[in-house]
Amino acid sequence: MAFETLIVDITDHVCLIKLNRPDALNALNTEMVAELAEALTEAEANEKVRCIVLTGSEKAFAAGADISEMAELSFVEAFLTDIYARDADRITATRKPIIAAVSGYALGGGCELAMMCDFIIASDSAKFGQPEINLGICAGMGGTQRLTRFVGKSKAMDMHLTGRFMDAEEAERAGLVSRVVPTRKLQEEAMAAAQKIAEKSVVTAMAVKEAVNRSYETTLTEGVRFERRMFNALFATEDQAEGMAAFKEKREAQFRDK
Ligand code: DAK
Repeated sequence: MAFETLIVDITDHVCLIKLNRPDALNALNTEMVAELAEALTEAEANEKVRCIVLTGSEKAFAAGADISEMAELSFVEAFLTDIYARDADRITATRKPIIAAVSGYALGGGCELAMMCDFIIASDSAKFGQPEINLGICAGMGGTQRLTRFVGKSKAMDMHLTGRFMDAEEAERAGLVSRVVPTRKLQEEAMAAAQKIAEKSVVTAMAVKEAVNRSYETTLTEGVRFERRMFNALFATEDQAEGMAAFKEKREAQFRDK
């Protein structure tokens, strides 16, 4: 499907999705959020795709939800349409791994979108923030919950209450991003990481994603139990047999997603 607000490209086994509303610093309007949910649904269904990279422009990953679209909303309209919510849920329902490659501004809904991915690789120019308080609103796409889990209560409160931005170095120190790379290397690094993931068994990668995400949703005891069952279950796959045989035979594993 062709998109108005995204550029989608599949190279080898990696689907690169680029947010593309440069005039509005990739502000997320309902069309873009819906298209993103659709693109991810397609990537999920496409057997060729084994990993997804979500990125923006050098200046902005996304500068937040589209303020001009939201400005005139009444409570009843926001409540009845549940603006962005269903498509945001479709984004987090994606089971294949998603890497966010963030350069420039990742603010408000943009920061929340990056946090909805599985991990974030940031360029040294990245700036993260939850400045919704400056608009008289709070975060609406999980920012109060996810940022707190990433960086702890104190820093999350600081970000949400002051609306200040966090640079890439602070974001890495705080655990929000997994690595920081020079801006010119961002796409290359993110694609290389995705390519590495794409070499694994997609069954195992999806199981790993589900198990790690479980740690956000449940108690430690239940999470560990879930992981154990997932571990047991993977012994029913041919890819487990192949992975271990390849190790013993000192060769590269040839996973077949079986
Ligand atoms: N919305 C719409 N347009 C935006 C925008 C945004 N968030 N951010 C930037 N733009 C537009 C600017 O209006 C400008 O357009 P023109 O005037 O040229 O037509 C163009 O992008 C370039 O921006 P600037 O001229 O401002 O560029 P600067 O380099 O001077 O400044 C900036 C860059 C990122 C610091 C600044 O643009 C800025 O502060 N932007 C707003 C950042 C912000 O407040 N973001 C949070 C938005 S609220 C929900 C889910 C999610 C949300 C809510 C509910 N539900 C599921 C219920 C999320 C809410 C938000 O994200």
